[in-house]
Amino acid sequence: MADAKAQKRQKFENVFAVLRDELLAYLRQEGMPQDAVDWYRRNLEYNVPGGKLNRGLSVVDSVEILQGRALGEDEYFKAALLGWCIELLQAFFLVSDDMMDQSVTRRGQPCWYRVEGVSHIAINDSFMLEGAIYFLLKKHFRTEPYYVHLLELFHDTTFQTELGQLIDLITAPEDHVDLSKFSLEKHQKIVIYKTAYYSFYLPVALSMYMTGIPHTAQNDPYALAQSILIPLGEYFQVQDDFLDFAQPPELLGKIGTDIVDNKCSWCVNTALAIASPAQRKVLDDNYGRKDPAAEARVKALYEELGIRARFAAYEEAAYKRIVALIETIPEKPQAKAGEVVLRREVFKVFLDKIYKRQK
Ligand code: DMA
Ligand code: MG
Ligand code: MG
Ligand code: MG
Repeated sequence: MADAKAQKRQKFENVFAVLRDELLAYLRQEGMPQDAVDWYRRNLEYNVPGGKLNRGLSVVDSVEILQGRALGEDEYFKAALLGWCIELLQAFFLVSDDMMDQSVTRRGQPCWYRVEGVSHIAINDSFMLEGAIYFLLKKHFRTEPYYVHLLELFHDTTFQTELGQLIDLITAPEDHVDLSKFSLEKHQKIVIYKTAYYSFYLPVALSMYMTGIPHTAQNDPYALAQSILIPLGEYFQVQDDFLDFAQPPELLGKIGTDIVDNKCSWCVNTALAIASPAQRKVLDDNYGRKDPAAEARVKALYEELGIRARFAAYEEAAYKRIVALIETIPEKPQAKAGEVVLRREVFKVFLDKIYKRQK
């Protein structure tokens, strides 16, 4: 079982090496100096392949489920390529997110902008991770009838994520803390935009386009998929917020910055909803301060308020709610010969990947 999982990952990772080499060949073909080629290679290798790969692997898994069979060689390569395009998009967001959040580590190593000699070049490096997506899509999908759908999907999702990052950042000003600006409604808006679209809707929608599922005027399958995947993504980002506080960095692979950064996190919103006036004062005085002692006071208050138990209850309720949404899809959908239709399993497999995750 664990072995099959490792093999799957290895096969997917092998495609990355091919795509990286195609990108580097392009730089050489353009006559870029060797140090530029080496720099781009290091950027790609440092920032793209080292994560959990949930998003990328989900494209491959979903295409397999929708087709209802193992994929041919070319089909697998294309699905994996789309998966790697999401991982490139994610790398683009993370390199810039870590600069904006002033984070220290990511995936168990220093954030890219903190690597010796990189610094603000990381801004351009993040753009070059994004640029790789469109280079690869053009090279491999230009003649497909769904090419323009892929382009629109990547562009729309990128813009949605940037909107999410904007509201995340301006709700957390560095210079003045005003917890009365936070609310769970605001939090929901932030997480849907900054995380749910690109992490959950994007991989499934890509697999739907690739397998030829058409849009329909009524009961559009893409809208149905979105109605399940957005709540799933919301649940995922609540986990991210909780783990930022609760999980030791050695296990999480990154050092949490939400309290110090004054973020409108699920934890602080939950705390605000149940705090007594005295506890509220502790939050007002210590949240969003660049001071480890203040951060420790907020963490102690979270423990006192039972945020861990609240999260466990949230997680159970979210799981049940999402399972119920998945069950709105017929168990045995009617499909004509050769027609591909949406299946419960696409969503179930994705949910099971993140349920009770520890990192
Ligand atoms: C995640 O926000 C969203 C994007 C688009 C990277 P975050 O800052 O909570 O992420 P992390 O906890 O991984 O820094
Ligand atoms: Mg961050
Ligand atoms: Mg952030
Ligand atoms: Mg986070």
